[in-house]
Amino acid sequence: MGYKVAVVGATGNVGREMLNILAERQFPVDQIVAVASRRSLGTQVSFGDKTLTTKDLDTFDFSGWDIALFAVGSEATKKYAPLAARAGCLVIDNSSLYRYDPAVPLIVPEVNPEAIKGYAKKMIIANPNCSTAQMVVALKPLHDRARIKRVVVSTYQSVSGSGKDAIDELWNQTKGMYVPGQEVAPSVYPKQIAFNVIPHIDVFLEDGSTKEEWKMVAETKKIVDKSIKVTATCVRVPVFVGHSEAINIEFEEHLDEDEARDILREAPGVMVIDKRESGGYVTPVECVGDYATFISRIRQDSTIDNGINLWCVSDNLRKGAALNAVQIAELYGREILKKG
Ligand code: 2RA
Repeated sequence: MGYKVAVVGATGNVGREMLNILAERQFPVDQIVAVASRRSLGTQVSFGDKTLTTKDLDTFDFSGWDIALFAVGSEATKKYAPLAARAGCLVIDNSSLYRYDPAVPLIVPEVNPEAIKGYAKKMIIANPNCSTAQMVVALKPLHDRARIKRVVVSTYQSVSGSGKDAIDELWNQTKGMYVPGQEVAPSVYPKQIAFNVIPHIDVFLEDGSTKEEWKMVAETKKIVDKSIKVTATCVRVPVFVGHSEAINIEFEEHLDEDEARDILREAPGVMVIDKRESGGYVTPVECVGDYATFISRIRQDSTIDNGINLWCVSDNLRKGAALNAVQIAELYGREILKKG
């Protein structure tokens, strides 16, 4: 006995990864359907060794379907997620639309699985922003041991977070730097991304921060603990896949680096690779395709009483989006539907 699962936005980077991960993890499906916008109608996508032909979201009937993994923009989510929910199909939404709605659980299964209890309020569960998901997997076990007061995080976010056009722009701009006359002007980003970094992700807010930085603050508070102070600087870097983060953590109680490392080694979803030698740490190219949140460079911050610094890397299309959504579906199946 399995589930009837729809992947909505199946032709995008995240939608395709959702299908890959559902197959990799042998998620118990009785039936699976790839759904996409009319312009992608008929596109074929892979589900393990099977090929699915996308159906039209505009006419798709969610009645009788158990779970719909949504990987479309907020506009399409706003139009179609309520239809699915009203048809009794649980929506797990990767857009930011419902993340801050108090009636909608925002879940990272390694961190706040108990939040699944709130699913029935709207039959919608929100997936966090990619840069938040990997960070809270590391923060939660440390917070449980020594209570976090404040987090200062700088992110180094890959272009796949902006979608397929951004991946193409980085590739073509980089090639254009070597092939005379093939220069590629910035279009997805306001400035050149090849061999450059851009300290701006999403829109600017009144206080000078960006919405991406605001998301990390708001979502960490909702998922882990609203008392934690977070300040973030989110930067786009010329990397195709894999977000990296330099995280400084101040605790209420003392926590030494060895104990922090031992805690993280045992933490769900975390892989510690931390040797104080050349190459003894993880870089984004090494995380691609993996499920783990990798942690390196764990060390005391001696400038404050109870401080730890660490380096956090994860595949933003997986733990940052598709994997977390599938893990929420697994949690829903185990805890609520209890079949399969
Ligand atoms: C980004 N976190 O990296 C945002 C959305 N995926 O662009």
